[in-house]
Amino acid sequence: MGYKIAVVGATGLVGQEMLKILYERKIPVSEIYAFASAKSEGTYVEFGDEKIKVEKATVDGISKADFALFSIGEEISLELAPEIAKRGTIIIDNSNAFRMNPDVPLVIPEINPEDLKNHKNIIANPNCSTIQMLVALNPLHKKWRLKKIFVATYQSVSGKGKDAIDELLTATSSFLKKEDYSPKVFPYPIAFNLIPHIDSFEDENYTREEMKMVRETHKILHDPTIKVSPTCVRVPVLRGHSEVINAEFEEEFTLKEVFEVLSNAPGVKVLDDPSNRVYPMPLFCDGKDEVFVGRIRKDLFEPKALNMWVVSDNIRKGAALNAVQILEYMINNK
Ligand code: 2RA
Repeated sequence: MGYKIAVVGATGLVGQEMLKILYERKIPVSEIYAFASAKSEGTYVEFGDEKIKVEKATVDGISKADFALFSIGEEISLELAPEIAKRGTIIIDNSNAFRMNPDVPLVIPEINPEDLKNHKNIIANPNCSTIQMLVALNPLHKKWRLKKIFVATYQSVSGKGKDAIDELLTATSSFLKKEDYSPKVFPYPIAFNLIPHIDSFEDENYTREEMKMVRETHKILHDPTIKVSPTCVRVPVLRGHSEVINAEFEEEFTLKEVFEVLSNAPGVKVLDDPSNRVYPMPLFCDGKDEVFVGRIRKDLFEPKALNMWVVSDNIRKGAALNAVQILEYMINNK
């Protein structure tokens, strides 16, 4: 038994990773379709050894599939997904379009797969920064209940797509050659710089990216009382987002217990041996599935709080892998 699966946005970084992961994880596929915007129509993408011709994303085309994994941007998701869902295709959407819609489950399979029971053919994949933060925090939350999260992100340029990767490379080389370079993707030069601004500014001077971390945490953990205090920063790293997290819990715990819980947590790998300089870094998480956690310490002043450093491949667990895991869960629990 196989499923007809469409990847919508197949030529993008996340779309190509989705195809790779569908193949790697041996998802039972009877037909695979690749869709993208009109400018990529007729090009080819790879699925294992096969070359798949890219079709223009349309309602009629995508509705041929049993499942459609979308990573084509909010605007096209909003335009196409509702009608495709109405025709019976189950959509797993990686954009921000439906995440806060009460009819749409927002799912991290390691945390809230039971939310998949109630869907109306659209399921949302959370934002990359939320996914890695909650995969690391949820096992601790289940034991000691989260009260407050302070998080600062160090987000790689790949979160903004292929053009952003090119911009970092070109900007770096221009900087070294002392040539002029005007940024096109980012509001300021990204080479040798940090930009504390991801997505647009919202109320109270928080960015939309920061508010995603607040709202998505509440929805996924089903607890709007958890205080989330985020600052999101773009850094000149190609791939892999990193986060400094200070988390405060309702109950006290020992560091030994924290290591035990995290070492047995699904999707988490602890890399923490300071005397041997072992800690997670984005350069070494590229292409890996896990959320890496290190620099785990008790807060110096608050006995119920801890600090940690969390790194993950934003294109894999932060986007494509999480979407494929949702699909896998749905197939296995039909
Ligand atoms: C970023 N969070 O890194 C976005 C991608 N979803 O820009």
